[in-house]
Amino acid sequence: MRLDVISIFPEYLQPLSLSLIGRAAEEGILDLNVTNLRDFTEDKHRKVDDTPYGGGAGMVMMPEPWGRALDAVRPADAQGPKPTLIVPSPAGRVFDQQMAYELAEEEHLVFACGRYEGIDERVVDYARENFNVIPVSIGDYVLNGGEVAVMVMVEAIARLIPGVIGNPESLVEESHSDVLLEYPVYTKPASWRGREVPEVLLGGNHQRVGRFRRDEQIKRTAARRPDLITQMDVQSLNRRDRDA
Ligand code: 6GU
Repeated sequence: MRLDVISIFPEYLQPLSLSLIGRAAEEGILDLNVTNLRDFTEDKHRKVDDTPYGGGAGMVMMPEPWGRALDAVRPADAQGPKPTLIVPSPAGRVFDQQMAYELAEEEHLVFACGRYEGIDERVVDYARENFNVIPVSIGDYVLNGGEVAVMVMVEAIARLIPGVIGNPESLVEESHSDVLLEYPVYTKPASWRGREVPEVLLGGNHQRVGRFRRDEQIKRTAARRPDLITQMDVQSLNRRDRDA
């Protein structure tokens, strides 16, 4: 998968070259490119923002540098399928595991990090000619810019690509790959500071362990995320009961 990130703070994205994602990039599983938007300015001050038409607080990112940066990532005369352009914004569609699965199938993802009050809306409109544009939010709160949101999304997406994480089995049982939250986990010692590992886990009865974990998942989901229980389809619950 090719990943491009355009930002005025490329250093912010440095952590992407660490850990599993960084290793995947070194191994060529990911082709990760971070571009400085200011490289596409043409004035001495490398200016990327200006005051909003119609007045109001803050600054708006100018269209010209964005247009050139996007053209560099995907020339207007390029052949082949349109890359997906993700525009991080608190006004976007909320990112979730389902979206991560879908985006993990893409050949080329581009992230356009806005700062200030946002990017001139005509950039998004223009970009639709050469990209499949999706404005995406990572949750209902406001960040100063898209960079941190991009790190969240890239991590969630990249780990689903074959070869990025060592043990693909760990992808199967985790929270949100189905509807229930993960069960609690324990390791040695069996007794620690007066706290015991649940006894059922110490014996080797796989069926009892399976039922215990399923019950813990349901209790935890009901307590922390009752909204997920409401959304849950009865069929998948029954399937889970039968398999436990
Ligand atoms: Cl994707 N960007 C910004 N700037 N703020 C956010 C966000 C994204 N998601 C939630 N808040």
